[in-house]
Amino acid sequence: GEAVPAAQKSSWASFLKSIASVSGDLSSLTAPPFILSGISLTEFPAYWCERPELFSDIADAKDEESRSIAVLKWFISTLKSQYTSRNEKLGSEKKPLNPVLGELFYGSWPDINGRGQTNLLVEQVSHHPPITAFYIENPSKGIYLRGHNAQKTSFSGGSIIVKQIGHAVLTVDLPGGGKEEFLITLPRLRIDGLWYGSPYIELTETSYIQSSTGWLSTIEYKGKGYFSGKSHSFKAGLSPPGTLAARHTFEGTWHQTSRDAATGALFTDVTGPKEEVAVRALDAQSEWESRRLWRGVATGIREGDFDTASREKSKIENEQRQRRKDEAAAGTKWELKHFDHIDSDPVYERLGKLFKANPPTEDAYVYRHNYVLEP
Ligand code: 0T9
Repeated sequence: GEAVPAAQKSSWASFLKSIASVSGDLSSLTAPPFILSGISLTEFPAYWCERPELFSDIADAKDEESRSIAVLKWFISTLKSQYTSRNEKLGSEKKPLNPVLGELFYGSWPDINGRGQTNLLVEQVSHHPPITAFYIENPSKGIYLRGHNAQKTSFSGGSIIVKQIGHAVLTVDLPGGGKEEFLITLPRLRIDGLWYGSPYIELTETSYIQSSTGWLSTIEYKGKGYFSGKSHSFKAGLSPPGTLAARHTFEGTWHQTSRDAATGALFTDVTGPKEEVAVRALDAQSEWESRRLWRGVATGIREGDFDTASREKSKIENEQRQRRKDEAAAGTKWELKHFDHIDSDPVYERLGKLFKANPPTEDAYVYRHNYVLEP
């Protein structure tokens, strides 16, 4: 393929072969340098909030129906960041850095125009398989998002098929007291364009947003050659409690615009700028914070100095191996810093029942509220 540098063609070919044979977890496969990103997966939860005003708008909705519409609008508007931003920034989808156990990422989006400050906290809660837990809050608006994600990968028809494991729960404090909860399931994805060395993501199948009020969004994803023939297409139906008949239908492309199918009114528009998360200066960060931890590797990748990148990466990995050995020898185990693991999430079970979520139960990571998120 054209995107593969001549000197890396054979290593790309053998990487593709190893992808085809190793199923489950691709994170530890060694890939050729041109496809490495220098960005750790612990940074990815920031994609949930790169349009902070859509997150805070959820608090201003007047009733259950409009709250579910606001949540759907925010959710659809996160997809461009989540699934196409590496293509925009780096030229194609790239292999993220595989976070170490205990890796942290903190950030925030400032309070502008009364939208309130939004804070982000991420912890890598498992290394093998990789599992990332996150907590995002806009306390002045009473909006909180928690979740975790992992992936199961397989190879089919020349593409990588990624099943996302995990879910998110959005909690909204209501003006009159009480709260409303939303269970958000994660879409499946397919990574195409591998053969040419220019991978990109297409979303497939269906994901759901189930409100505790009963309102349900069912979001179907299609690529080129389906509904509209356009890549990154979706169609979302929002149905009231007790029925699957949609009261509203929205359709369009999740990386551009979408409309209300009945009225033609604009629904989402992500063609304008987004706001990247603000993080503290590297020197003010702890050794466990992602950008500080991977600084040497990221610089090596960015500057094309892959010897330095791989030397720095080995340093981190050896240090981790030693830590695990020491723990085994001492009979201790790594303690998570910000989250408690629970085997079954009561919110997932309760809300998942309403739309027959599969699986019927999932584990979760509960934030300990033990960090003072700063501006
Ligand atoms: C949660 C997101 C997730 C993480 C990434 C599959 C993937 C790791 C998981 C699902 C975020 O909310 C959204 C976006 C992109 C997903 C990544 C894309 C990707 O390629 C990687 C996998 C593990 C690879 O690195 C495969 C090899 C690579 C050479 C293909 C580009």
